[in-house]
Amino acid sequence: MSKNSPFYSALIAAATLLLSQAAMAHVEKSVEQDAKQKDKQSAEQLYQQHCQSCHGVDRMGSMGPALFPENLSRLRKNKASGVISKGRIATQMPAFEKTLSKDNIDKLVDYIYTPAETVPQWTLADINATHIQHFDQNKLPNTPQFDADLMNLFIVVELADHSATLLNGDTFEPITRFKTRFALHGGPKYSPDGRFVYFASRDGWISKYDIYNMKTVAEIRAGINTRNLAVSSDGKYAIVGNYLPHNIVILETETLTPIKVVATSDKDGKTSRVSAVYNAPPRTSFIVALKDVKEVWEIPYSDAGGVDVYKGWAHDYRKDGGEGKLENWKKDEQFPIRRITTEDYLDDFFFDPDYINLIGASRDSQNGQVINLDAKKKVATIEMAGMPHLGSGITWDYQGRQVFASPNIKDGRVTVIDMDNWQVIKEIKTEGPGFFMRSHSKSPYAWVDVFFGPNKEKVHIIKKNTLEIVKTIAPAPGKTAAHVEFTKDGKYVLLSIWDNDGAVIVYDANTLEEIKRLPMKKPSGKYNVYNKTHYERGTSH
Ligand code: DHE
Repeated sequence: MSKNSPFYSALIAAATLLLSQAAMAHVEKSVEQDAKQKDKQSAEQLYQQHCQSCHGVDRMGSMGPALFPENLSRLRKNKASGVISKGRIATQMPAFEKTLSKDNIDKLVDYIYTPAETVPQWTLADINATHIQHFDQNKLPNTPQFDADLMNLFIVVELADHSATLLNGDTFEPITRFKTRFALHGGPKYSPDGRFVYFASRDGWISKYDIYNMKTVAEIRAGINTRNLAVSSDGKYAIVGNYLPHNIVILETETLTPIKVVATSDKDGKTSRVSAVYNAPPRTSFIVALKDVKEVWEIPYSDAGGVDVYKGWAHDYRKDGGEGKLENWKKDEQFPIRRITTEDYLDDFFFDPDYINLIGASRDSQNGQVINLDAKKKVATIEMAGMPHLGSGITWDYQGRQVFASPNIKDGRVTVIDMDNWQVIKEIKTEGPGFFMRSHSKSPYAWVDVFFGPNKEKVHIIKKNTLEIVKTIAPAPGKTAAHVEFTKDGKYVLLSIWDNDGAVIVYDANTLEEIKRLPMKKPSGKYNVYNKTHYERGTSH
């Protein structure tokens, strides 16, 4: 073909057009990629600047939860943007609407819903690699190195400088103060004899402290982002529930060596964060509440591997079919899982004193569900307005029946429920939403804080036999007053002034007069050895 032919010119023109279109497309694509990359970078920068200090490096969780799509499955994107703008009730999550533009909030939402490039792993080998055995407990004296009533000791967790105080519950004098891991959360758990106490930090560290010898004896990082831990009644096992990875880890308590790691997924394989784990003493089992699937698990630990414990379950296994078939039931399996299907998610829950019924509620529901753990089914619905904080609920006897009372983290009320018929018998109006509630079987009073809002400095004292508030105190004006714990005999009450420059205030539990003020650094929970190891009705378990 001649270069001068009109066909040749047309061909060149067409080729040039095609090439320039391709070049344009390429340029457009790379501009788009650049923009995406830039957006990603700026979202990452935004994350590092505003979120990382609480939600951890690489979104792995720290004070706040891990932020990956897998951990946000119950939160729609528009709701997530609302949480960033307005903050989240009952958590430390602040509102960012005055700090961040709508555009930046959208970028952050996209960022946290972007899957991680490499899925964060925390395998058994990773866990084992963190194990630290500071001391062999068998080479330390099995007698206390101080003089005190060992059942009337308190551990006070001080959040401001990540420490804890061991307090004498008779003299109210500190015995020692020691460093803890960063950001402990939830109640520490005691061994049945009270010699050891186990702590869980939000970033997964489990520490074992020898109270008699005042030493941390062992530590292990059981998860990346942990909820809480529970210790079996025989003291042999601890269970840890995690948000990240989605699993539970069972440890033997002498050295904190892991025995079993179980991925928390439902029958269809959908994985879930763990809401919380509990010990159920009369059942000699652990209870595991799952957050993203509608299941609760029961895991027996007594004589783990033995047949007796599981005898009563044969019926369940037969009835369940599938993986629950009796022939699939390995009698020698250690820590088998008994699944209980629920009608709703469980974010917060409470057990009756016999551990037959679990009272659970999802954060979005107006109702609580009562689930009979033996029958494996819901037996009642409780109408509960606002957002009851069931985990802080307590029980007592009122006019010949057993009642359950729960503070409410959204409304100023305490809901009192008759545990025979699960009817609400009274809503006690308070001066704002509360977080923690406590009493003692020997005390006529129940104490509830007003944790949120302008009245956070106040604490109400409710007479248990009239269900009336008889006194409201504000012991440190302007500072949050929250979380009480009683002494072993119920004669004194310890209340936290939840501030960096805070205190634990001791009250006479009958006259309600202040006895003593001990300076402490943001004391959060305090835990009496007797009340905790005896599952005293007025305290959380
Ligand atoms: Fe807690 C216990 C869940 C926020 C202080 N908290 C618990 C328990 C659960 C729980 C499941 C019972 C575990 C146990 O004791 O073994 N807490 C949650 C949440 O889901 C929530 C609302 C959001 C979150 O951030 O995880 C939440 N909790 C907080 C706080 O912001 C508090 C006030 C400060 C902090 O430490 O982070 C807080 N939670 C506590 C305390 C206990 C607790 C002091 C132990 C109470 C007790 O007396 O036993």
